[in-house]
Amino acid sequence: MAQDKGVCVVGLGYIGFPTAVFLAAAGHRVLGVDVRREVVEAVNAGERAAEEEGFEELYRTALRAGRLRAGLAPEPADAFFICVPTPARTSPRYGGREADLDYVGSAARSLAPLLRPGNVVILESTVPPGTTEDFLRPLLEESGLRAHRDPAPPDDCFFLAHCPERVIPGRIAHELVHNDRVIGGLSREAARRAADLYGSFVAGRITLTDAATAETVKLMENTFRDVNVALANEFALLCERLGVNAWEAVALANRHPRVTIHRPGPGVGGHCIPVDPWFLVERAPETAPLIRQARAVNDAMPGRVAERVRACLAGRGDRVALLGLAYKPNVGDLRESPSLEVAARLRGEGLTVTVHDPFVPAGADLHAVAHSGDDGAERLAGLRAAGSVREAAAGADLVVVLVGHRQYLELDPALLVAGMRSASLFDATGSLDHARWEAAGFAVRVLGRPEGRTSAPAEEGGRGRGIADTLAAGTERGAC
Ligand code: SAJ
Repeated sequence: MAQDKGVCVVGLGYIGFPTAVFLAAAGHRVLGVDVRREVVEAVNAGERAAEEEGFEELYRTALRAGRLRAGLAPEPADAFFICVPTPARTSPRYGGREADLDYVGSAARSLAPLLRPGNVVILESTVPPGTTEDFLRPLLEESGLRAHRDPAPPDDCFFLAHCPERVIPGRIAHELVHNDRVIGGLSREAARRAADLYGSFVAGRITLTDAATAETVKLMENTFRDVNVALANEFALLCERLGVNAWEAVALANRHPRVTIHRPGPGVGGHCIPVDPWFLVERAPETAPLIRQARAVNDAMPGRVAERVRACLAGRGDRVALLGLAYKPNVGDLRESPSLEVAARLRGEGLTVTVHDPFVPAGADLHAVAHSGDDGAERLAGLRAAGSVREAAAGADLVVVLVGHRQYLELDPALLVAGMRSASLFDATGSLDHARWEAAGFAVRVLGRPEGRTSAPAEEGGRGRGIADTLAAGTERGAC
């Protein structure tokens, strides 16, 4: 396929915008569409934030070359990418959550009148298995055209495929190009045509399959991560009871060639990992007990952290400084962040809470930032972000690190001691240099590390001499 297609990308969020930029950089004429006027204006003015290295230059070059523009409504094109959010809402059918496909539905309804024979439509949004076929296809077929199916001749059809995004916030630009892609077509020809488009900017391997498999693959990936983190969190809580340092035990277990345990922490946040497992569960709740249990374990972690915080204070103080509000290190995204839940719980218990995050402006109102109407968010009312760690820690009885932002790992703890009522640290991330904090005079406690365990690392016993040479020699002689 020549790289000068007219492409329309619906949704200019954290996936749609970089996808539009890379398609334009590959030579296509791209219209990015978003219902938010301020987003459209920012993209056209060259003011859309593009923090990742090298990406900003691609964006500006595409704008200058006239290959990228943004608008409020889609226009006829050769190919359409749907990159809109698919949040989860409480399911009326069972006691869990399910996908809210409203945004996918409105995107499809806006595209149907524009479809022409030969058009390619690609859904990138994460969806429950079967959505491309059973939900998206009928909406697009209201155009009067049919989605191509094997073995029908391709004339007078449009081509529909699902290609789930897989990029990790913090490395989006790099991963958009270098990650492998799975493309599921409603027909093999649809998958092939979609692959042609991705081939113009993806360097990773592109594999073709059917739409339901591609939908399932994406959900398996995020569910794997959720279940693995839940296991790590359960190990952390178990280790606290067993008198074992979970961080040391996990690190040593991970030296096994077939073991990779994730990191314990204060919970699982963001708009993907806590949400996507439900898209599998909702299809067969009775067949997914492990996935549901993992969700419950991870959702319980902010409560566990709040319990440890109270134990650290032991009734001797009531002022707590929470460091880190984002859902994970080195990003400024607060969606479904466990930190907000920890803050809400501690305030609900009458503690005085201060908060800081390098990505949240001083004075920002946490209730407004949380964008949530649930009970927890109410308990954030009036809480404002401090302008510095020192300001947050001033007068506190305990500093609690909830996110391992780079700034906190590099922080000099000695600068905090004088201002605090009591030099005490609870590290819920296991990522700080505890010996350094202890040397600065802090009493240090860590999630997954029992009270009283010091930060002494496991001792290296050196390398064994092995018999590798002997074995290799034996293999060469065919002795195996
Ligand atoms: N977390 C832990 N321990 C870990 C890893 C993560 O507690 O060992 C927590 C994080 O702190 C965070 C949450 O899990 O609160 C999710 O963070 P993440 O870095 O695991 O994932 P996301 O949500 O930023 O991005 C994920 C990625 N999926 C996988 O790695 C399988 C990304 O590739 C997907 O594209 C993205 O979801 C998405 O959009 O679906």
